[in-house]
Amino acid sequence: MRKPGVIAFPVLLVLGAITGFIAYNLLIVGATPKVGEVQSPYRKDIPVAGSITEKPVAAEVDKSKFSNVVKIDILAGAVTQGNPDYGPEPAKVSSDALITWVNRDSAPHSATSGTGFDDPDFGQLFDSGILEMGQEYSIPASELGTGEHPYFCIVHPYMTSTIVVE
Ligand SMILES: [Cu+2]
Repeated sequence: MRKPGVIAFPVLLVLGAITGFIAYNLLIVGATPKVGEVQSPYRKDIPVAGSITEKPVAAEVDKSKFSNVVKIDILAGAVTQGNPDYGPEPAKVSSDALITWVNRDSAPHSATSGTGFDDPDFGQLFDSGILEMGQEYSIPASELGTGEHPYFCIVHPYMTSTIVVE
C-alpha cells in the first residue's frame, strides 16, 4: 500500500492552485477599477458646463439698473473646511439690491440655495453653477423674496451661509 500522501499531496496542490487562480481573478483582477470604465449602477453623469441642479444658468443681469450692488466674496482659503467661506456672513440686503458673488479663492465653488444636498429644494431658488477663480454670479434680491435664504457650495457642502433679504 502506498503512503497516503502520495495522492493527497498533488491533489491538495492542484486544489490550492485552482483556489488561488479563482481568488486572484475574482478579488484582484475583477475588483480593480479600469480607467474610463465605471460599472457602478449609481453612476450619474454631471453636466460639465452647468451645474448638478437643473436650474438654468441665469441670463446676464444688467448691473446698470441697480444702484445697490451687494458683493459677497467667496473668500480665499474657503476650500479648507473650517476656514471662513462666504463674507459677509450672513449678508443682509434690501430687496432692491443686486447680489453678486465673486469667487476669490483658487478652487472652484458655487453659491447654491438650500441647506445642503439633504434639502429637497436645493438649487431651486438660485444656483450660480461652478464659479472658477475670479468668476461671479449675480441675482436680483427681488427674485429671492424677503426672508432668510440659506445657501451652500455644491463642491464643498461644508461651506454654508445665509442671505437675508429685508
Ligand atoms: Cu466650495
